[in-house]
Amino acid sequence: MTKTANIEELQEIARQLRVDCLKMLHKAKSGHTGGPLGIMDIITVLYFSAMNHDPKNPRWEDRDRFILANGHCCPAIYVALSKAGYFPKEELDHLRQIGSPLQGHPKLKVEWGIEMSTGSLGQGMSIGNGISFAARLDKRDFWMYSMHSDGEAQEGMLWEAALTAGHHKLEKRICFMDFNGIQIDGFNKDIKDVSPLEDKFLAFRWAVKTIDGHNIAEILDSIDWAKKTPGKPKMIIAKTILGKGVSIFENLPKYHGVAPSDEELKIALKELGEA
Ligand SMILES: Cc1ncc(C[n+]2csc(CCOP(=O)(O)OP(=O)(O)O)c2C)c(N)n1
Repeated sequence: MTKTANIEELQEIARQLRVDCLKMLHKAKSGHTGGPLGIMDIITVLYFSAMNHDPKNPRWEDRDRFILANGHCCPAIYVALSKAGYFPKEELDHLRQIGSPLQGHPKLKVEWGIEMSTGSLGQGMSIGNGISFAARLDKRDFWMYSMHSDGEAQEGMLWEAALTAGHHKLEKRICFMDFNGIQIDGFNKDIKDVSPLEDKFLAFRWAVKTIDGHNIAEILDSIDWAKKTPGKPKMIIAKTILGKGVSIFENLPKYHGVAPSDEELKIALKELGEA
């Protein structure tokens, strides 16, 4: 697997991953479309630039870890892990089938780069904290990344974990917040507004930065910033667009959990430069 800090190369990887993701979901005829497209630029930067990991040695003890707390967005990591070389691309054809490791929510399988079972919202931050505590005790120096979501931020458990990370100064924690303003069946602002997230995490003693979650340069810079900011856990609030990259999906809550139809896939592939 080659890693790069070149913005055009990363943009091209993200485009390819969006294509793979939509083809996979279309074939499965079920799964989440909007969230995975929305986090794809961040996932691309993590796996193909920022993270220290080795698909040939998935249990390497000093690898950086990533936990997808908003587990329903797993199509994004499945296509990224496959492209990185953790498992053959053909496995994507078995998404959500009985017996496949690629279920509708992530199931722990370190050999395939899936660091934790997730999907029950709110748990991922605690698990990441636990891994960071273990690293501290073992005197290991890896970065513990996780992805969270604004819908997930309505879960009390996330805030308990945020308090823990701030109090214990878990400085090797770098979290992203997929802040697309949408949850399972509507807009956060109409259901239960979680804003202002910046102030909340600052009050919980985190370092906080807000970025455009589709701007590769800003994503790279934010990780640089996080690594250079000592003594606190880091929350990178990424403003994203649900369904990013395909106009017929963008910012529509309906596409939280619906796979593309034949017609929608055709339009999407054309917009992504594949048809
Ligand atoms: C503890 C828990 N409660 C409820 C759910 C059901 N659920 C699945 S996704 C979701 C909405 C999450 O919001 P968000 O991640 O912001 O949605 P997206 O931006 O991906 O559309 C909910 C409530 C769950 N997975 N876990």
